[in-house]
Amino acid sequence: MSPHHTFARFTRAIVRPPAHTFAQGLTTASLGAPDHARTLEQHAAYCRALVRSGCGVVELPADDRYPDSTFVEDIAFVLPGQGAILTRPGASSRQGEVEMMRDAIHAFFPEAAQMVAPGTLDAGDVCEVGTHVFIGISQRTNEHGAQQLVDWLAGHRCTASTVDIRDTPGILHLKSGVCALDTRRLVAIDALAEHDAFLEYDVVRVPEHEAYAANCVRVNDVVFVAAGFPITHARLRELGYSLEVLDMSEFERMDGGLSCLSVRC
Ligand code: CIR
Repeated sequence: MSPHHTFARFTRAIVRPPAHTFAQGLTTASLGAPDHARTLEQHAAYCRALVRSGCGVVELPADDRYPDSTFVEDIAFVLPGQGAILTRPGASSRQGEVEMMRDAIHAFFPEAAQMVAPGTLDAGDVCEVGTHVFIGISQRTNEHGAQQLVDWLAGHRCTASTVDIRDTPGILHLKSGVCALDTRRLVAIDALAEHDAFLEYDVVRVPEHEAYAANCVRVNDVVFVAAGFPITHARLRELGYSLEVLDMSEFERMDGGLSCLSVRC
């Protein structure tokens, strides 16, 4: 059987092009400021890859009031064909992004839920693996937010568990360090590869100097992976995956990865 069966399939992806203010967003990286023209090109290439992989792209307008608003993934968690929940992002500068996403989510999921205070959660901390969902407790996602998601998932016949990443260096969100390739296979950074939470999974470990490549994203029959990480690319190809290799240099400067640029529905 191909490694691509039995995983969520997506027909749409919601995106928002980078704002002119993108360089003023939150970041812990010391990689220099992003170049705006290059950022737009990389985003456009990402959207073309979504279309090639079978997703209709729903493009929201760029919003200069919210420098991080291109990272739409953090604002909503979707179970394709089942439902959606709007989050309450952990960074106060991002909380206004939720209102800007509400109509787009309600267009597809009229019954979408909404997280409430004191819960906070960035959906970059949510790693769905079949019917089980891992939720990172991070600088952005707290226990209240995680519990609200656990309760919502229980109503959608999904189980969930938390993974505390507050002491895991170098990652902002859970999915900066671990992503699902299949219902049984993950890709992970060294620091998470042997975590108890993932013992039952086949884990593709990325070498330390390729850590950024762990934030890949499975979109139907392909895996989107950042350019510049040949060991990880070779390992994934050996396992039978088709890759979309995408230049992410400008998003990396702002702590963003491949998964954060879309809400797959
Ligand atoms: C932030 O700090 O919120 C943004 N600069 C990056 C968000 C990346 N999102 C993600 O990994 N899901």
